[in-house]
Amino acid sequence: MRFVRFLTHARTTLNRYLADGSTVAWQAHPAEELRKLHIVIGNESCDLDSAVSALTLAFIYSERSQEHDYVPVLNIPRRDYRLKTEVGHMLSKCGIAEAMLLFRDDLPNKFAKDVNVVLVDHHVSELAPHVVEILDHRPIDGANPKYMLLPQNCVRSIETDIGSCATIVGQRYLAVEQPRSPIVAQLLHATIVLDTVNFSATAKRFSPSDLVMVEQMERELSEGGQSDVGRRSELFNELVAARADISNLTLTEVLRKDMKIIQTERQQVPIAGMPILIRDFIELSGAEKALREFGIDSNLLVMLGMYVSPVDGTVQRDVGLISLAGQSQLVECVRLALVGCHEPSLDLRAHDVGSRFMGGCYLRQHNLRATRKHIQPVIKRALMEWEEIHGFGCNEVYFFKEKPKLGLS
Ligand SMILES: [Mn+2]
Repeated sequence: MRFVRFLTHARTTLNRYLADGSTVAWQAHPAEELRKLHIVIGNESCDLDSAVSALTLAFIYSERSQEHDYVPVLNIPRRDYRLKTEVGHMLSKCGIAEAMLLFRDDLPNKFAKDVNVVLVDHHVSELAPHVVEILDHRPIDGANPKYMLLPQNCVRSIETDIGSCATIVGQRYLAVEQPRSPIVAQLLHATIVLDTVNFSATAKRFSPSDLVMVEQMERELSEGGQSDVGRRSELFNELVAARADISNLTLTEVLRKDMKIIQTERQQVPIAGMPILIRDFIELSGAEKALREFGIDSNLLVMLGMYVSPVDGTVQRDVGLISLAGQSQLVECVRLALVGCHEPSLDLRAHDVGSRFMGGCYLRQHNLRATRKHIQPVIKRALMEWEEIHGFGCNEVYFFKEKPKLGLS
């Protein structure tokens, strides 16, 4: 129960660093104060990997370095926690209620200089200048300006072939004998099973390290008397069902459920990951209203659908692109980039029954192994190329129009 107790104390720990409990500023600390606050935070999708990695790593570190404070934070506003259905399911199964958790909006807007940040499951962050350590498994976004803001001496464990950040946290956990917690083992185990698609040979989302880690967690759990740990596929199905359970959500919430933003110099493009096919989503009554609400601030909406059959576990994926501003050329530009993508090829083809819903473009993705991680950089590149061609100001457009004439003279 040490782990649960740690979580319930996290808010008190955090409040010690806040001036009068204010959410605006950190307390000024005397310079000789050696005790430092470390915020351990996952990525903005707050999937099970991000949430579990942050919660467990903060606990492990706080037990090992008692001279400092470690506070886990889920990188979403509290109101969005209900969207993360598999996270809610797994945590409440382990006796962790929402009230025990800290969210992004529990943090002050401005970080004091001496607050340290540990990033898990991502490495590009607004908090870059504060980062002392990174545990991640996604491809390095080295060109990102926020990546370049990371301090030179921050410790980077970025292992791109690993299926789950929870595996890297598990390695830290097992490296030293203390602490041991059945809940930590259970959470890491479940996360790896889910992230690796239960070690599916077709999905190929795991490395040998993920498998070794899951086996080690199972050994630890069975020594602790939990006999049902071997039933990975039951656990996997349970988590997939929890993640896809959108029965209590509005359609706008479904769109926000697993959303990431691609940020370029001039555009913010949301990518909504959904637990149903986009082709099915757009058939639902109220879909158009929800899309307009969701995409109110952006030119382009990208939707990635993934449907896992509850019967046999087969996966289907599709992609939808809509421009609410009616920029069909931008949609076409991104479509061409996705269709032309070769590493990996997404193998995008038309749906059996086509749709021009809201003037958008909808394609089946036949390469089931390609995920948002692969798709996101392709879209970002397309947006940046688009901006290079179309994004300049009026004078430059004028100049461009005149240029052929100059060429003729
Ligand atoms: Mn992850």
